[in-house]
Amino acid sequence: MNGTSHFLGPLADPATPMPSLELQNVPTDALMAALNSMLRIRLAEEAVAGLVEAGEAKCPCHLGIGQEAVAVGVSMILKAGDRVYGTHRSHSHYLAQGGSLDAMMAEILGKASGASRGMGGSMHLYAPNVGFEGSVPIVGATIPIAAGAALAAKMDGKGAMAVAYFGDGACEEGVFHEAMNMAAVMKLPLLFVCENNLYSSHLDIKLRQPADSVARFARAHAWHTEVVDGNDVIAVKVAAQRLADAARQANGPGFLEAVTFRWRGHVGPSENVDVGLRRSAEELAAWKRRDPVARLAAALISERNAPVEVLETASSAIHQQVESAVTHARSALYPEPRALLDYVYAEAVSR
Ligand SMILES: Cc1ncc(C[n+]2csc(CCOP(=O)(O)OP(=O)(O)O)c2C)c(N)n1
Repeated sequence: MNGTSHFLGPLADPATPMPSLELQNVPTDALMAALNSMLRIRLAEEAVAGLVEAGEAKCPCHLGIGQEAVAVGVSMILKAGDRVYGTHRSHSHYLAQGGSLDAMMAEILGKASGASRGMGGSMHLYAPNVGFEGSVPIVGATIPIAAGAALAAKMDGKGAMAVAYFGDGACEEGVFHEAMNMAAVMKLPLLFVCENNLYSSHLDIKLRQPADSVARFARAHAWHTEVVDGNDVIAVKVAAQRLADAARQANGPGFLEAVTFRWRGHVGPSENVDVGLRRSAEELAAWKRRDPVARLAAALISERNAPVEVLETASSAIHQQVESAVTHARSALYPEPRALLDYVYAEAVSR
């Protein structure tokens, strides 16, 4: 949908059934890779939930179970050299880019082999080798950094672009609007991906904003916008591709609003149906019927003759990878206390 409305309508109403996925001309192996990537994220986050419940993970862990299609759909269209920036809820962004499971689990358990050497935890993932340039706890903080990376990409002239993920809560930060203005004026190769899960912490967007669609701010800044079902990995991919093509050709930055819902609470493993002013067990159950993983598996079975047990087969292989990452992380060493200040300042880079 090339949205012009201020309101999300059926996209935000889980009682409205969504159509089956249109697989378009995406090759079956790419669809299977997308299914595996979404499952890898889901099973990894379920394992993280278990680590928090068991008291093994001490850092705050924000889980995005239910939102996997957004990061996977976007990563499907990115290229080597693109730079991706995350949020406080970035396991999916990091893993979809190909970030290491071992390094993620080690980071969450505070081990020296972690993505940030065990000094950051779940909200400080980093894998520049696969284009994931970092996640941070401060809402909106990576938005201007991504705009800077897009400016650098434009100056380098090699066709790369930058991507910033954020939630609907980030539109309430001034820097979001400042970066959008600058990027539009400079026609930066920049893609903003707003995972609109309809909540900021425990507060429903309807109680925070006069309208529930965030893309309206981007249209006001003369950006190209697309508003999609964020639980449809193909819809996300196709819209992201259109926006990225325009942005890379200096036709202006792109704003993708992917409407989705997190199955767990704001932070930690609980479903949080007992907090907030609207989130209810019925609403959560309705959103689970829009499960992005099950929907892709169903489309693969009906449209591409995948075996009916496609999900179970893929899950058991990935489950082993996740278990192995947790086992490695448990037995890894903690950082030395004397290393605490080692990585606070970057080394000067000589050109
Ligand atoms: C600048 C700033 N203000 C407040 C917070 C506290 N905080 C952490 S996450 C969050 C909610 C963010 O909601 P949203 O951007 O919609 O992302 P979601 O959690 O839904 O993925 C808030 C208010 C923060 N980390 N940084």
